[in-house]
Amino acid sequence: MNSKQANETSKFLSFVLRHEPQAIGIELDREGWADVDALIAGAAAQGRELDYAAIASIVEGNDKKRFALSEDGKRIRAVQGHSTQSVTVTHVEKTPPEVLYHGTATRFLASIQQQGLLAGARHHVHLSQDIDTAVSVGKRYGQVVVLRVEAARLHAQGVTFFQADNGVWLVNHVPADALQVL
Ligand code: HQG
Repeated sequence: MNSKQANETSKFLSFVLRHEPQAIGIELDREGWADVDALIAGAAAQGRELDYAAIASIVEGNDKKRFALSEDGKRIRAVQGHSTQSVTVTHVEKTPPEVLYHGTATRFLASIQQQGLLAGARHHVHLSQDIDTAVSVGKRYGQVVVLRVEAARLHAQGVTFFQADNGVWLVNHVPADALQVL
């Protein structure tokens, strides 16, 4: 599988494992796990050739470690980023560093400064530990702006932070007064 095919297959896996498992007739359990055989069969029914080797290489080689296989290799899940309501992944609660970052587009800024950061269609607001990641996340939506989040202060005030298996920080909401534009 070349890198273009891997990228395209990774997008397909994100779509069915985070958002629309029903699109290929598979089910996810509460923790987001899907049966690998069912995934392969569901993909095949739509003319998409997928096998264990391809799945394993995407799980292993994915730039953001978006997916995980169970120890026995029979199940696969997305480690974060879900929108489907049938899944509630148990994330590890963790004390955040002093500051975290969120990259977004300038056109969202006025609304964010009023409402704070909202999870939108996903289950959480996504934050990163470094500015570079925030820049690449934000520029997906247009002219990028990076916000600095006073994570340690919010945590001290009782806000719960989680960290997904791939290092992404997750929180339910960031109030506007804990944000500064960089
Ligand atoms: C914005 C990708 C208006 C928010 C990335 C963002 C990330 C508001 C957009 C992961 C708002 C939601 C998540 C408010 C937040 N008013 N806009 N009050 N509050 N927003 O895609 O963080 O490749 O759901 O700033 O790399 O951009 O899929 O979240 O621009 O890690 O693995 O609403 O998705 O990872 O967009 O991206 P998203 P995100 P993957």
